[in-house]
Amino acid sequence: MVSTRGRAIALTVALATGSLALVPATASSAEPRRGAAAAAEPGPGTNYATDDPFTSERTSWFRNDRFGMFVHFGAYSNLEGEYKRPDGTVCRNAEWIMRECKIPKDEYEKQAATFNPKDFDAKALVAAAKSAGQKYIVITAKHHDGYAMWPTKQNKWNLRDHSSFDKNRDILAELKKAADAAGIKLGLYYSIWDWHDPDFPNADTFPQYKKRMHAQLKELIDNYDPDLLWFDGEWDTDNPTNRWSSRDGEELESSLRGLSPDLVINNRVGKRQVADGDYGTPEQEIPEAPVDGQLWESCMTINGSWGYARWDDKWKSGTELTRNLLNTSSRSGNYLLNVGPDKLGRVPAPATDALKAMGDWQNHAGQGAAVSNAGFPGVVSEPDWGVVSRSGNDLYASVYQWPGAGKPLHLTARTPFKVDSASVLGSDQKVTVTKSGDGYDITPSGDATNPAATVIKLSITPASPTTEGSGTGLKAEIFDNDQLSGSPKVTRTDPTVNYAWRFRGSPAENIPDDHFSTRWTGTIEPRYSEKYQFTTVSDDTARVWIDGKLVIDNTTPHNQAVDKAAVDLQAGKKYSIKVEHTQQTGEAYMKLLWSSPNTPQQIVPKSQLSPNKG
Ligand code: FHN
Repeated sequence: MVSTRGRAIALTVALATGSLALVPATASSAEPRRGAAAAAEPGPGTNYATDDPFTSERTSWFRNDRFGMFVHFGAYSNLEGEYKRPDGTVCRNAEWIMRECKIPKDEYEKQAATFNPKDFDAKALVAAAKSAGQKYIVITAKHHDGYAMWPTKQNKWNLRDHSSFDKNRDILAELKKAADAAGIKLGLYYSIWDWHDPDFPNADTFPQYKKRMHAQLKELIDNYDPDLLWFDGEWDTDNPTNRWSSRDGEELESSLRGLSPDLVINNRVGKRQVADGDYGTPEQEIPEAPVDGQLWESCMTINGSWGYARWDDKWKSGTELTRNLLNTSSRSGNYLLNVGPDKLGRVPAPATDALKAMGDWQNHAGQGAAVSNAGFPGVVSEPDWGVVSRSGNDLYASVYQWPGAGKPLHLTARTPFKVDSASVLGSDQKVTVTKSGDGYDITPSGDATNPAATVIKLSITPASPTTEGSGTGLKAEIFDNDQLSGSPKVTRTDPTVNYAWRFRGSPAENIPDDHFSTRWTGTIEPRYSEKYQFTTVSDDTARVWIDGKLVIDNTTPHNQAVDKAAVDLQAGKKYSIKVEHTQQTGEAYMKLLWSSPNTPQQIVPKSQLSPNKG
């Protein structure tokens, strides 16, 4: 979209696991990790879309684990949610207490100097996560108050240099060791917004803040080798002013991927747009369905606060939390459930009790199969009596409202499939399945097995896919103008349409990073005979024709936008496809995804695309 061109950023392209990522020149001296290596200067010709987050090996653990533990722990925890003002009144808040209770900076620093989480027990925290079935942990390395929970070299405002804590301890190192030993992935939360750093609010000095931020993130990667970075505080604020921009996000994400190409990064690294990072981050809410164009992870508190608050006793029940987990996995989302350790580093008992209840439910009779390695069922609509998740050819119907004796549970089929068997996990009661109207009636003969959710496992035979195509991609004609006019400057075969050119990239080195356009043509071959949803993520414009029919037509120049269209397709048939994208100035994106009842959302794969000849 139209934007002023910022200063050129000296970046170094790092070739990592066969894909390109970008790192700032300063990082070229960085020891790139895990397969990265320095390469040429980026710019025109760079595609930041390193892979398809829906299918890549890099994100497979995230997509299959489904359930993580969020940990909000910082200098704010030392106040345990209460601040007594000089006039004797008490102000209550959790991790925002410094700002919301208007604690003077020197006073906040003074209380932080007494912070001594001597009872922080990484093994116990990991054990609590494992007891819940949580397979990754994301802990706040630095929240908005700027206080670093590791011995950063960038300032003295951290747990090592500004606390009463044992100076030989490093809680992130302890957590990394315990997580590794338990096979749990480690994520680190990092707030861009910084209330403490004097260079943050000032336009003239913000670059210095950014430099320290990049340096801190390199410390975190070098010291703790996280699997995931969870950014926050990217939104616009005026107190202090947050100058974080999309271009800053592009620079940071590129830098991080150059340092550690396997990292999973959330969308708050940029400006929380659909193609920023690897996944979206709905908060305290669960989307009603899979999110078009992006993976997603819903983060929630286990009571009412992120940070510890001694007065907050709004603990959610095991049933509510288990149903939240099932709702997320049935819509191919992740659930990041938070705990807030107290000032000594201890996780409150009501939290560990609720986590254990969730783990017990999953461990009982294999009910956890409805969560781990499970996702959107596709072949059935979400019922009103519970949710359904799918793993391979098994459907897990998690029933919240158990039917009266002899009454059926109806499932609406979105595409034909056969039910081969049905059983209640944890019960030997008979389950009758009969075809009925637009789907099946499932009639259990006994009672629910537990108050949270009783799981009926249905083994099905879905429509079999045609053999995988042998496609090579689509013919791409690339123009050095934003009108698709004249002769194409570049003609080639693109394996997929999965492009994030952002501000600095473009389709080819001899194509400028603004005012360009591309037309892709060829054929597309579905593997199932069913309704396909085509989804585009584009900036500035996008048009898609299938079988000669214009199905997506968004020609109003726009920032990152999602458009979609439903098309009935026959397996094995090759349909003509044409995709057009134009870019004026600013950021540029063009991604083409599809999904169907039997096809989880993904970038349309090369195998099913064949280029136009000539
Ligand atoms: O302001 C933060 C808040 O303190 C907390 O960290 C949540 C968790 O995702 N994120 C921000 C609010 O959106």
